[in-house]
Amino acid sequence: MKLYFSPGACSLAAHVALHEAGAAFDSESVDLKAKRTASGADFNAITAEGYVPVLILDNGELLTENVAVLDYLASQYPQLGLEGPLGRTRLLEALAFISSEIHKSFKPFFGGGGDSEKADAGAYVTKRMTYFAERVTSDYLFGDAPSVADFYLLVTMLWAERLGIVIPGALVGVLARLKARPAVLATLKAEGLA
Ligand SMILES: N[C@@H](CCC(=O)N[C@@H](CS)C(=O)NCC(=O)O)C(=O)O
Repeated sequence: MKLYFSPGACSLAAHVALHEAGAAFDSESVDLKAKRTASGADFNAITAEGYVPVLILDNGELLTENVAVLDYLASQYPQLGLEGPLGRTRLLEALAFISSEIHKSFKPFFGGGGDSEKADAGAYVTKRMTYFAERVTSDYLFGDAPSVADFYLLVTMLWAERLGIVIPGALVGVLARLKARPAVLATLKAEGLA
């Protein structure tokens, strides 16, 4: 497998998942502005969307979209998913919520929004994160071990922390626990962020 990532971008979730799983994988960073990979390849020729994450499977197939990439990794490494008859459905429910309600709400911060647009977006992110904060009863979103949903939420909490957006209630502890995990520290180091 090979992961194309950009330091600190949403691809960090899949990068953490690969480290957590102890998977054998290659990775290459991408300059998202120039659309060039670290080895000089045209990123737009690798993926028409021109965004990360991109996961190249061992058979050469290419996966995009955080929800699909993270669902795939949880299917390959069940310790990163949720157990039970509704486990996969609950995981997809959380991933879709993080993608569409939280991740996308950061757009004004990354897309040149004005101050009031950013203030509204920050409040919205906090409100949507509160959905999880009110339901967490263990160390992580769904129990004593983190799932790929925790890693995706981690990325958005790191962004929130950097941008001064309030991280609600119980998620502060989840963030601290995630940041202390060896796989998270190793991933941040691999992305040049630690
Ligand atoms: N719909 C995609 C969006 C991924 C995305 O927003 N990637 C950002 C980094 S967090 C990116 O590569 N942006 C560069 C660009 O769109 O040009 C997904 O959910 O995976």
